[in-house]
Amino acid sequence: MAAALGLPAVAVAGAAEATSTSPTLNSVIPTPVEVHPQADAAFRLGPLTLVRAAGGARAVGDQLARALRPATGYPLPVVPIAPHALPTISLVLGPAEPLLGDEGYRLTVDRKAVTIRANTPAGLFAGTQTLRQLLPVEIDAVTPQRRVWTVPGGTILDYPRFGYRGAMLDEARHFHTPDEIKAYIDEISRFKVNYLHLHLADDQGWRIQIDSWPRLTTVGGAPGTGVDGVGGGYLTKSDYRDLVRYAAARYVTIVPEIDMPGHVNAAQVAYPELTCDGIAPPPRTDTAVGYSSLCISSPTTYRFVEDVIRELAAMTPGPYIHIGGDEAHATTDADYLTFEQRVLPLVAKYGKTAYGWNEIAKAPAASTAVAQYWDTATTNPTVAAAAARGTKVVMSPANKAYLDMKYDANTPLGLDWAGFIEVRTAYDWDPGTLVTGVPESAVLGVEAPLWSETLRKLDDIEFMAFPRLAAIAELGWSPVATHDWASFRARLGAYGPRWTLQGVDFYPSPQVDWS
Ligand code: NGO
Repeated sequence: MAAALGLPAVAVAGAAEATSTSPTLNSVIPTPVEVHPQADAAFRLGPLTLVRAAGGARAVGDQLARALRPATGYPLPVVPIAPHALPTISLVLGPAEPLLGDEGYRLTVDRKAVTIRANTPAGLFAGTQTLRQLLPVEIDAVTPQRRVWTVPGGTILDYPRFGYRGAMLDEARHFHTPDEIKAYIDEISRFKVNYLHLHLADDQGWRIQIDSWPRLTTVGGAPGTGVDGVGGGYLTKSDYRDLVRYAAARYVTIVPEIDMPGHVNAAQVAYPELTCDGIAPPPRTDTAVGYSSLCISSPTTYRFVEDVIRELAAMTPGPYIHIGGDEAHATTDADYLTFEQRVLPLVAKYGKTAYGWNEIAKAPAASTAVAQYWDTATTNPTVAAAAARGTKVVMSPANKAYLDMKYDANTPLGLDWAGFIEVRTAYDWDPGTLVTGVPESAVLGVEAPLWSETLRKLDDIEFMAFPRLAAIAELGWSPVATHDWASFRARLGAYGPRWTLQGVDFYPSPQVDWS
């Protein structure tokens, strides 16, 4: 082809040494809505390939080129207009197509071009994540690789089943640095996960700067505030804003959580006036839960809560503020209701939608909130009744979606209170039918929480998250009709070398045949 166009031949020296097979159009995780392979239509990426991206598509084009340059060694210039004769990857916004919504895309691959069309930059970004998976696994290497870079021919139509596809990272039990959070954002966005929920305060530590209550971080984020007295640390407002921007560039929205009225021991150590008796409790670095409570009858409590919500809302462009609400065992039922009836509306006062663990469903004010279902039961009348009144639900059943559960009895990290979760257990359920009385129309999406009682470093996070996060991402994105363990298992096995090349420390589950 290149010769016919009078162009220099593509450098393929050493290509025969490449060992992996090229992916097929059907190898993508999460699996797309429609895939139509076309024989003899493969696109070959070469030294003359251009990335065409103009206007609102430019930033996604730049990111794609940056992702493909290291392994290919090709320059891949990003240009607004490309001559027809040159091989081109085109990122095109519009014409508007309602079917694609805010995150969908169409991908067309033929011999001359790869074209991704979408209504929004987020849709283009999703399409480029698909394209990266259609290139040989060596594309994820950080140094130049000698091989032929082909993309299989055909078309893909794709858009998400649910608008909310989340991951959660617990910053409180062990603090994870901004760089570690950024690495996690990179890794989850490969699977079209679009929300990262940060659990920023718990009994052990407080991890986000709040100007009006400075001791929260100087005391609550001090060295030794992690589980077992390890670590400490917190995000400054500038760290947080930088993370929000970094995530947004990958079409990931940050959801901040401050847990209340329970899980507040660290705040009470810093500010004893947040207890009913005014006496500071001892700092806690164990993993017990359910023993602390804000003082429900005290005006100071609501001044504190409002200050925190106001400051969080001011630095959070995303729509949600998560106010916890789980395991308030040291709060009476009546006090819990009093508290939630007052605090859920405070989130709306600052222009955000309230989000909480499913216990908030007890409060009538939760009808305009989002409840995160972490129960292990498939019936929960309180949540079903709330869903009937309008509460939206994010599905995070602890026995399927909790990434901190051990894979099996031999897993060195993690907990097991909700059972072992092997890859198939994480994959084989349906968020749209899991809970009686919570129909798909009430389900906003899915989220995979990763609690960090036992996790200290990025390798620990990666080992627990991958491959299960990919399973939860597929449940959130792919149509239910495509759900198929045999297919997922095969695609996952083929994905393994990508994690290896990226240095992601994934768990090589024996349920999967890894390439
Ligand atoms: C529970 C608990 C957390 C623990 C986690 C460990 C919820 C919502 N509250 O989940 O405090 O860290 O289990 O798996």
